[in-house]
Amino acid sequence: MIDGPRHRMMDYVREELMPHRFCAGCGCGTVLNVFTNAIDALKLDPKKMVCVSGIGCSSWIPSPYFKADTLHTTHGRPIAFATGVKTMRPDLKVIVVAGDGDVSGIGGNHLIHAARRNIDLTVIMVNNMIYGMTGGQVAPTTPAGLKTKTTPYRNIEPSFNVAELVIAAGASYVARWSTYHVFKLLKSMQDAINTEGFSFVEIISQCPDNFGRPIGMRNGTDFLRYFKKNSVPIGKARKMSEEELEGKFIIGKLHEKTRPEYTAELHKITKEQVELQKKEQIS
Ligand SMILES: Cc1ncc(C[n+]2csc(CCOP(=O)(O)OP(=O)(O)O)c2C)c(N)n1
Ligand SMILES: [Mg+2]
Repeated sequence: MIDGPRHRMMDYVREELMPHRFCAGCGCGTVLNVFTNAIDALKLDPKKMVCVSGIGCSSWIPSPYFKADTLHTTHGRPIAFATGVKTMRPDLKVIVVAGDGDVSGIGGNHLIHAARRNIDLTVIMVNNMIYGMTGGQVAPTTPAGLKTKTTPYRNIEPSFNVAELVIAAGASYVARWSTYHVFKLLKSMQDAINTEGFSFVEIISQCPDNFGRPIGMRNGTDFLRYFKKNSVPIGKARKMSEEELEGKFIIGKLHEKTRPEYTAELHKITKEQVELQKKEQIS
């Protein structure tokens, strides 16, 4: 519990757990702040939401910190659990907040199929480009050439463009921002939550301890400067060559498309079948 004036966002967090346990300079605190502001701006009742997370530092953003019904699931499985919740309770807003390892590594297949089905979930992927919680192992999102705990000489794998993958799979809304772009991110989170279909927001974030140590960048502010300098808005990026975009983060609303939503289609079939059976019983 914190003494002193009460912050208005305290209504949305488990106050008894504040101050949070994120490392100094970690981006997770920023994401929690923007997320609570998005829920507040949308005037969403947390009682009508279910937040789902996996295992990792970023999974602590909704659970235990955000004050709503939360499912803190197993590593890689938050989208699978969220799919179950949304299928049975389409009236609830179901939001996944989890890490890049969770969402695009071990849980990559759940991500692809949730996007393909266009199920009305919002997935907020905190991309710190590393397995943060477990000490800094290489992730599918780690840029090639960088040193990590498990690639002490350098990472030889190309990194995954998760947002592009989700677009190709069929999502309705896809955006990418960083922890530097808080106001744009705030608006984007609201748009994603308002989307009727699968929405995905990637947030490039910093892990000064476990990502930063092997590459010699230990200060959260240095990461923010780096994100600012190396981010290219999507409109500008479209006019740039692949070489010019090497090492850059393309930010902005990357994709928006209206498609039939999975649970609506599913419940339409159920209703049709119930009507049909009723008619058959009468005749
Ligand atoms: C099935 C399974 N495999 C591996 C782990 C170990 N594990 C826990 S968190 C984690 C990585 C978390 O990385 P990420 O999802 O990117 O979250 P971050 O901590 O970086 O926010 C791993 C490998 C686990 N808990 N369960
Ligand atoms: Mg991570």
